[in-house]
Amino acid sequence: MGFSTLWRRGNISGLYVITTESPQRSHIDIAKASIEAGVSFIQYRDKNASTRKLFETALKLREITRKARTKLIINDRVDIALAVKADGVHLGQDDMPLEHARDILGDRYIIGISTSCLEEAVEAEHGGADYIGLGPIYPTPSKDDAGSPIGIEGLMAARESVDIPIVAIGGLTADNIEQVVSAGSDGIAVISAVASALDMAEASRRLNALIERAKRPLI
Ligand code: TZP
Ligand code: MG
Repeated sequence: MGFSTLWRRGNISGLYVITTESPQRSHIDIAKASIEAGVSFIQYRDKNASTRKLFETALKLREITRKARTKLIINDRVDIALAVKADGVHLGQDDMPLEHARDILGDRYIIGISTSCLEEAVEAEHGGADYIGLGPIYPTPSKDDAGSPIGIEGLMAARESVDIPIVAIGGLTADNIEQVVSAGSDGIAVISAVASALDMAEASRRLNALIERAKRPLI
């Protein structure tokens, strides 16, 4: 494993906010509020936009994340990640295979893989993923086809089996993230806990503080 791989992986932790558009809030609104609160990662995720719209929004997100030193990850689309010089891409089990994405993106881009069971987690690690998204941990209101929750037990089993960073996802809120961090998750990915909050910046700050608290060693 080269220096750049170790560097990328060593930095994958903390609050990871995934954007989603609603009539009230744009991807940019969500990103701005999260950045203001000091979030580590923003993932731009839009399953419906045209390629042009994806590109234009990703470019704006690149501008605002670069200024804030927040990492920008693009969901699904290797081409958009390259076009806007994002920090990385997040790929699901039906997206471009990891090996080919790595060929295209090289070593400087972060590649995260969605996984929902131990086999997928181990396969992603062997394939050279920089982190895995793992879940849903709990029932989620934000993804219809998310599958059955794997619970804290599923997370702990994955933690035992893979060394790369784990970003837990699915139904994570201020009420449960401390136990998720304690079970070995490096990152905490949320959609609704930020996007549906009355005050998104305040919600992000609170989640960030809870993650920090859960990470502190007990002495
Ligand atoms: N993948 C697994 S669960 C999920 C995704 C994209 C949705 C997470 O959303 P929420 O609102 O944080 O449960
Ligand atoms: Mg995908």
